[in-house]
Amino acid sequence: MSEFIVIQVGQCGNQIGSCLLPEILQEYDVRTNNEIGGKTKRDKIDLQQFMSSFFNLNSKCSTIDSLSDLLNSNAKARFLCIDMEDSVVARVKVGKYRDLFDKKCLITNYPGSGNNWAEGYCSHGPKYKQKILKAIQYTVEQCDNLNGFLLLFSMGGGTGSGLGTFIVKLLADNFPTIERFVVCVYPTGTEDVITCPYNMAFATQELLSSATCVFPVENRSLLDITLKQTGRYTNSRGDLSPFRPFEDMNKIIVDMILHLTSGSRFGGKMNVDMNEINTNMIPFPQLNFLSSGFSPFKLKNFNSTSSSQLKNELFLSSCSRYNQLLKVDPLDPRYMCMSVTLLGRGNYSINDMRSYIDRLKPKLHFASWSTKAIKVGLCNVPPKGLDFSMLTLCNTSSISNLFEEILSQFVKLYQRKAHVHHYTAIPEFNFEQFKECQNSLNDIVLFYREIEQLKPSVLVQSL
Ligand SMILES: Nc1nc2c(ncn2[C@@H]2O[C@H](COP(=O)(O)OP(=O)(O)OP(=O)(O)O)[C@@H](O)[C@H]2O)c(=O)[nH]1
Ligand SMILES: [Mg+2]
Repeated sequence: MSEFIVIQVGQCGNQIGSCLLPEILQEYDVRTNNEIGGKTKRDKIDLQQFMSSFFNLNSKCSTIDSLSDLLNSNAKARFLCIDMEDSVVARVKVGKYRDLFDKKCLITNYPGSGNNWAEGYCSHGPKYKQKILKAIQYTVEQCDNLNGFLLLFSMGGGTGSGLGTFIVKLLADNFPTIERFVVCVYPTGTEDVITCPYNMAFATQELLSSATCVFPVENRSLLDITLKQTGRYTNSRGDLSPFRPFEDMNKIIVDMILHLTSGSRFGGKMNVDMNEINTNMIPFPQLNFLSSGFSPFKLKNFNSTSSSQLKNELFLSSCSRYNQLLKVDPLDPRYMCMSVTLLGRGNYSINDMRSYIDRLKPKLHFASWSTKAIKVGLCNVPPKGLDFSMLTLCNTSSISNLFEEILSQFVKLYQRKAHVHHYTAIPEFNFEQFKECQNSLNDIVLFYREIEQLKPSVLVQSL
């Protein structure tokens, strides 16, 4: 089985990671509460043979029914928790799963990176480089089939955006052959950080060059989905409550991650490994941001009369703009689609997938050099509590709208040189980096526009 190392950075990254770990245990039918009695297995497959994807297991332990079995066998989760303040990781240290973490892999400081990308990247990065590298090296040495690093962080604060992207670069330099998958949160719609436009811009620039595949999510999309699914978080006038339902929002991200990695974690005739996603979905290294549409969301019960109707509904909604984890519409005719992957979990047949491809093809506007660029994957183990789910990944030029928006927010602050002094106060930060960042975001937007317009032969020459 393919193995992953999860690296969670900053408050948001650690909060998502804290939601991910119990959900992973549920996927493997490991009881995490004190209920007595046998576990209810989803089917006859022994799911625990696949646990090594996220855990270093003790080979002497034969059955793992519960969290206590796991702890008694001295198993460790392959998770690194890194934050430059200690409140979130402190909760991990005293929480129910504390003994699943290797103490070497919990790295904290005080008091944080002050919402400043430069502090995270230029100051904490070099200072903690050796310690972080040692923890990663130690974790890598205990893997047999390492497939990739999975990084989780927010792009809005200082630690996740700064130290998080520093670590992505560190991995690219030290483990160039291992994939670097990044699930990053753009805090659009929940911005509470004034310097967020700078942090998002610097961090985006880094990910465009150092990550293998980026799965961006936007808080405003997660909020919309959460509201629609639960109907909670509004007051009687329908206004959005000031309380941000991060728990539910993070759950959506976690379900997407579990689905995304399912093909690497479980067997299956047509399962897609994460490294195949990279090969099939990224036509040029700098076009490495993918949109993800997912269905169903587990926030509310999903009922349908027959399973073929249900499967059909899941397929349609995973392509719709309302189910994307960021504000893109993969079917919008103004944009160019470079590649698509449809990943089904549950009892899908190859014929089901063929019919989806036939229906999707006329709706998508493919680049002329890749008219057949639809990859399919099937994982026959459904998510816990469901019969089916569908994830649609798309490399679409409409993602350039995200870069344009970041750029415009960046320029608004930068043309007044507002807050610039916080960044230039970091000795290792160079003032020129502002201009470079602006230029490289401009370049990537132009590159997408070029792709929308150029004929393939001209495009090849321009690269
Ligand atoms: N979806 C989601 N967004 C979050 C969560 N926590 C924080 N955010 C958003 O992420 C942005 C800030 O990121 P943080 O992760 O708090 O910052 P940090 O990486 O710890 O960096 P510093 O605190 O500046 O050192 C905020 O604008 C929040 O809206 C979370 O658990 N889930
Ligand atoms: Mg923080």
